[in-house]
Amino acid sequence: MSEKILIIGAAGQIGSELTYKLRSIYGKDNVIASDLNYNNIELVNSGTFEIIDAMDYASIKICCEKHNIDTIYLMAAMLSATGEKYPMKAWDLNMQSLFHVLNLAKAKAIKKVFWPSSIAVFGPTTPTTDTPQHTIMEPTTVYGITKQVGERWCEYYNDKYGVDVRSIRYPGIISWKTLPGGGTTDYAVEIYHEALKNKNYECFLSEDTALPMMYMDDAIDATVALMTANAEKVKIRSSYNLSGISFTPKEIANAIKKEIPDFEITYKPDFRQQIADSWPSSIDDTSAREDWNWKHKFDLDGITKDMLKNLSSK
Ligand code: AKB
Repeated sequence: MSEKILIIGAAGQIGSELTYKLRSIYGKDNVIASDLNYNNIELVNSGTFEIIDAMDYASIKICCEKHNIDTIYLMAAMLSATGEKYPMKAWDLNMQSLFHVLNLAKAKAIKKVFWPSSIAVFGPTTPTTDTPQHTIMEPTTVYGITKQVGERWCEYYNDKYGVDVRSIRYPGIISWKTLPGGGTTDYAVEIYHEALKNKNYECFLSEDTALPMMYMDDAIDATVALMTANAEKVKIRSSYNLSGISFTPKEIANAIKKEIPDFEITYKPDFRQQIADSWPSSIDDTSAREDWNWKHKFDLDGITKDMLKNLSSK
């Protein structure tokens, strides 16, 4: 496949794995990784890497011209928990970066855009179980507000200017290669690290807080499936609901205990509890399954085995 891709925010949890996957599909030289700094050494050394501040339109445009970019994956964002500490910074980063990329596509400087949305677009008035694709959305976090507004703008740019923008509402993503940062669902990654290191974990959510989650492999497969689908199959241009599994801290702890019998979990909910309480516990993703054949592969026991195996040999 010949397509030149730029990933903005490539050093992050999803961005890094997306970079590796897209390089395996399109070839190393056709996928340019970019981020604010050189901190993710493994990624920086794995292929072409550019320094890009997602809030700087000129540097994105220059990079697109330099490398003849067709498609941008905009993975830079401030997530839910950090966004509550820095509301205006979250608003500025999440909205400005999206407008920069949408405007490049509107000006025909690039052909296609991927932009991640999140289950954070939903709020306390949304139906909590099997949350439908189209439903009440009254998010209470700054992150959720930016994602909901972003979805409206994506649909608008597609409708008014013909921009080929595609998006997924990611649930919490579990992965072992790169740590997540600043999210409410981060506990579901931290717990595996602590289980291996200390055999115990103090969870910042209460034991019965069910949230939609997904293994990184499934999230990457979904992203590639959406981005390679024929344009006419992508009927939703705001963002697709995407579901993997749902579990509580108690359930993930029990799955870990099957592998590490003396693992212990304690609970000390903090400000993130309120965020988690405002989000759905499970998601209906019929549209993604019908429109571009989405299907998840990993269940909780499969994730747990894979996480512990990979983290212990890291
Ligand atoms: C977060 O917890 O903020 C993110 C998300 C669900 O979008 N992982």
